[in-house]
Amino acid sequence: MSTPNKHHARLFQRYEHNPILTANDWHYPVNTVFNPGATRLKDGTTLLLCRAEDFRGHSHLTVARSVNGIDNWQVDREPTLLPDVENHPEETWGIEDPRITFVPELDQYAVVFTSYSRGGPGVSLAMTKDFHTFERYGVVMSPEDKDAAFLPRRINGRWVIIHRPVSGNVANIWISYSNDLHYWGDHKMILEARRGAWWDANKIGLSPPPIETAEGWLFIYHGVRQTPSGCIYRLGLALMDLEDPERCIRRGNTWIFGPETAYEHNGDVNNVVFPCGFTVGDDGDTLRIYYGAADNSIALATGRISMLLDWLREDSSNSDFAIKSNLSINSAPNEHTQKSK
Ligand code: BMA
Repeated sequence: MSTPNKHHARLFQRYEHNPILTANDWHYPVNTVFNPGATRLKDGTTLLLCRAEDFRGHSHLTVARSVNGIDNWQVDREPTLLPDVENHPEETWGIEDPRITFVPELDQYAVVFTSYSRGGPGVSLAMTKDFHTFERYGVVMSPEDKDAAFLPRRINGRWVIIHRPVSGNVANIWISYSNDLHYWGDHKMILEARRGAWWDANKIGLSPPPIETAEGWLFIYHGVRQTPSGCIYRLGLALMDLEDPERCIRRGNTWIFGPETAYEHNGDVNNVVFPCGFTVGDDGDTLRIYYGAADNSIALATGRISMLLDWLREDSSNSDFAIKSNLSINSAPNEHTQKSK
């Protein structure tokens, strides 16, 4: 395990008994479990919708529940949501990386996941009240697209999905709108990958669903650093306007969480931390992220929303040298990411 740099922000504490779930906790054979969506049910129970990969390499989703959100996980004895290839051919090669959003207006949970079709990974939507039966809406963003999440309320009368289409070697975060959950449009890029040596160069994507705070939508997003020995997945922060999530209020310069422990460094895919879910405690501030570690297990880290917002205020403004070097390499990212209205 590497020693964390004492000068670097430490905003999340890993749970000391990580990982919290592995393939050995499953009641049937799976290769790995990782990248869970998360929510707190009305009775306070934490529910994880875990990605489980079978020995063909295809994924499905299985629920695990815990009263305290930390231990004593009860894993469903059977898969909760399996690919339905007959009715949804876009799920031919599996369903992956669910993000859960409770939508008060509909009194339902929106589950947005990657459906792996023969044409590549796309974004699918399903609604559920109970995580037993799901109403599938099919593909809402065609391939290649993933890392998508639903906002819990309409913005100016329309439903919103944040997602991450890929174009060549570049992947940025986009927003799309719908009146009826079926037809999506008005697509716009809202956060652009940086370039050059940056930790979040070329490829970024939303990690858990946006977190609604008094200051704005807090995005925890991942950056994929490509190196000669493989990719490194790390997390950073951005804050988007509450009533206009197309507008970036501030964006951090440095990553806040990255692979440090053996279970994050070594797995089926080394050097990956990949949260698809978060929960907020009863105090409205304690933030838990549930993340896939090295595509191999599920881990938990805890932080505070207030500290993330404070850090973001500082980190987005005090790294003059960092901002200037970004501009001198390529000014385009800032034109889009710091868009003001
Ligand atoms: C991303 C996603 C994640 C995965 C990560 C690392 O593109 O597909 O599901 O955890 O790669 O392999």
